[in-house]
Amino acid sequence: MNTDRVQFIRCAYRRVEFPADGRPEIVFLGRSNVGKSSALNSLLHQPSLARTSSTPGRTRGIGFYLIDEAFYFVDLPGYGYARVPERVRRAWKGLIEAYLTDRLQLILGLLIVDARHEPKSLDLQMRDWLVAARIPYLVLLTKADKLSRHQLKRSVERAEPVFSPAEVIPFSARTGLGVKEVWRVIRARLAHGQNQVEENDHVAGN
Ligand SMILES: Nc1nc2c(ncn2[C@@H]2O[C@H](COP(=O)(O)OP(=O)(O)OP(=O)(O)O)[C@@H](O)[C@H]2O)c(=O)[nH]1
Ligand SMILES: [Mg+2]
Repeated sequence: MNTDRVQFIRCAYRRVEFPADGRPEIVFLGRSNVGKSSALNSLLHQPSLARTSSTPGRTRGIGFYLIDEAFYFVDLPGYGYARVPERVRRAWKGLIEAYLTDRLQLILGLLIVDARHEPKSLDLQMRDWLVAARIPYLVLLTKADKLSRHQLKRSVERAEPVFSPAEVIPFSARTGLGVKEVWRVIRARLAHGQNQVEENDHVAGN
């Protein structure tokens, strides 16, 4: 797999704009300004691919990035940013929910959580959506570079029971911590999906 081959496909604002080719998708979700777009960029070693900003609310639509013509990274807008107008917040919520519902090709969620804070109610809400939609996910405890080793250990211990049985991976878009571990899980999920397709082909007698 050549992860240097990345194409920005589109920014979708409505369900009809989501790609319809059925390729597997891996979604980045989390609270506003937590570091979703930065995590996506660091996994692809392309610092300025998805727009990031210290101002919350940078990502407005849903960004679709096609990797090696094989699967998508999907960058969601931040969830729960209070300082945008109610109308916009409702539109984002509707868009995110439209995306997370009935998306059969969604094979993995990367739930981005700030390592510095105890998981908040919005983090738990997103966990519950993923569980309800039966989407396998892992937690990236991001901005780990801002913590000491000891603080980070405590942060992992705090998060693990909250998200269990999902895996919790300390992560930093700044230092690259966790990048290899996250790719290990992504590759395993992609391989799993591939096996399923082959099994189905076999059953169908193809
Ligand atoms: N120190 C540090 N800063 C980070 C890290 N990841 C993101 N940031 C910073 O956090 C801010 C928000 O990052 P984004 O990637 O834009 O966050 P986002 O979740 O995509 O934000 P929205 O799209 O607005 O919801 C930026 O100033 C980033 O530089 C990290 O791992 N370490
Ligand atoms: Mg963003």
